Amino acid sequence: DIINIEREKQLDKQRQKTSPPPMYKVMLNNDDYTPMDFVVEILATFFAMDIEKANQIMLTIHYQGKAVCGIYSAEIAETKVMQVNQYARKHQHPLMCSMEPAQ
Ligand code: TYC
Repeated sequence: DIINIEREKQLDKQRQKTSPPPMYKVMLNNDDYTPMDFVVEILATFFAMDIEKANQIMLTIHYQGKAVCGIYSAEIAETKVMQVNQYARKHQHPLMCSMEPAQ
């Protein structure tokens, strides 16, 4: 009945408020041309890593082919991908940043 339908709507709203948004992994891929120092700069600037962490992740990408640089909501992840790819292109490096669902 109408009372129960209204109660269900309220519960739906509550679930929307309390359930976490879908999350996305932001990845960097290895390539043969982008300088190591440039990748470290990217990781420090766009993913808030200290230089030691940035070096470690850069080497993981270099030896394993890719690595997760951060996990974010859709909007933040899309912005990171855009900013990193724009910055790499501006400096004429082929570095590729992409995103994929975390779950
Ligand atoms: N493989 C590159 C080199 O030897 C370094 C590199 C690391 C490039 C990570 C991209 O995402 C990357 N200069």
